[in-house]
Amino acid sequence: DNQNAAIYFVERHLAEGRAEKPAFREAAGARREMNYGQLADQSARFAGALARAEIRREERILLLMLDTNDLPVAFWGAIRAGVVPIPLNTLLAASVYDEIFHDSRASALFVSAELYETIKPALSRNPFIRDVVVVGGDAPAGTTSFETFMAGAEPVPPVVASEDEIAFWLYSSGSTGRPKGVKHVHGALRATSDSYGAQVLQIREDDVVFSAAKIFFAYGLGNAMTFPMSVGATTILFNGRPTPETVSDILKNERPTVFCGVPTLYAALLHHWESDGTCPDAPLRTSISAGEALPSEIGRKWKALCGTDIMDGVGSTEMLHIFLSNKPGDIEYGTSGTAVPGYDVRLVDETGEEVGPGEVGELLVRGASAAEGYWNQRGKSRATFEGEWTRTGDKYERTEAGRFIYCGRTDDMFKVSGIWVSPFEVEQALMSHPGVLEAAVVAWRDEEELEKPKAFVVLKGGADEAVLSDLKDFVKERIGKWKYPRWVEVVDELPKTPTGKIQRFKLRKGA
Ligand code: 3SK
Repeated sequence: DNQNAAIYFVERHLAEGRAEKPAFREAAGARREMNYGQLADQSARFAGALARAEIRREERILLLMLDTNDLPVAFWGAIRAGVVPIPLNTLLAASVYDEIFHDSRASALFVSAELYETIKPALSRNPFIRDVVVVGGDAPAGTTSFETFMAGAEPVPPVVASEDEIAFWLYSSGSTGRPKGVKHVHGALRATSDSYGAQVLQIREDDVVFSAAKIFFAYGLGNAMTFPMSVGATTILFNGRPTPETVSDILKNERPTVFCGVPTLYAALLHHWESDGTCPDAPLRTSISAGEALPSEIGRKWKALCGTDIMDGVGSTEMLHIFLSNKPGDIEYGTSGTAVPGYDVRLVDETGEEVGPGEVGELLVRGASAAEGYWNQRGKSRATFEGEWTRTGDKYERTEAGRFIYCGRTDDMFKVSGIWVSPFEVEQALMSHPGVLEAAVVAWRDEEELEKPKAFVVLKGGADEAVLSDLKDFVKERIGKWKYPRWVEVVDELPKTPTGKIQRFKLRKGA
């Protein structure tokens, strides 16, 4: 039978009586609402418009689009047609777009009007993109508006696809290196919603979801599209930057029941709300975090202020969503929890031998949502996808009780006096100090060329001598003498990826 993912996530809702149920609601801009019936109709017409533009099955289209209702229309319309959509990070540098446009050899680009000027130079250098469709604004010369692209297009039925066929790609930039096109199959979407969506998030039809993480990010794609769409729930879409102010307004006005954030945003929200001691009045039943490990202080403070836990988990673009997580009623802050149902995980040393409780090893994961590989990067595919197992590049420790504790990226760990130091553990200790908003720790060579921890901190009240002089002893007392940062530098902000991960490599000496 036909395993085209658009049938399960879009069309099924018509047969199940949800045509009138709101699927997406915009929290800004035109503030449009789109129900499941309209999504089914528009995505079927989008598929027809692709055929009319002679964009064929298995060709790629780039979706450089802000989170508005047009993004699900284009994403599901392409999947319906067997055309491969590639949602792109909207915050990249022009040179990276140039690289991705070439690497993907996509035949069309759908770009939000706000982003057009950034990518214009890359277009003149690209021999593959035949059509440029501008979404949400006027179409400059040589481009077509989204309305014109869609006008008069006939709806077409979903192409017959197996669950193993490539459905979409996402680009993973990692912390360094050339962007990699991660190829995902139709079956992977269902695999993540049946596992994490149904069994950890426990998504329900009456949920209203707001994900501050955007749809171009694998985490946001699950949170804001496939999980709510697996049960006919409603998603709030926001096309702007998630700041404490904008997110507070959305929580207050749109009243989500599920909030999905990243640790940096949770820290900024708590800091913003600390002065009046309350959080906006929203009927939140759960909050989740991923992107990087959640410092335990943030989880505890959130629970105290907002009344719900934050379920912290770990995922990857390669595995499409979260595979290791805390669970409802089973939350221990400072740990990433245990394997999500449907996934197996193991920790191995440099020789591939499994390590025991209390030892640090690289995390490997196995599950049905694993990507098919990277596009045209065979060496990297072979190094990451080892048969059924996917290497994550993250170092973890498993406790006697079977929970996983994040230690850092494989490249970020270092040894002091022969003992592994996890930058993350030192950062957590620093952030539990009341004067510290954010911290990043890297290995730094002393005058004897030996590595020791150095901390870069953002302080809540700006540079404050009293806080600074307290920090080294504070860390020593909490996590052990050899782990304390020998140097502490105050910075205004930490370098981060557009999705909120700290780029420690940028802080290392000579970077
Ligand atoms: O970084 C993560 O934890 C993550 C979670 C879900 C999906 C994708 C990613 C990268």
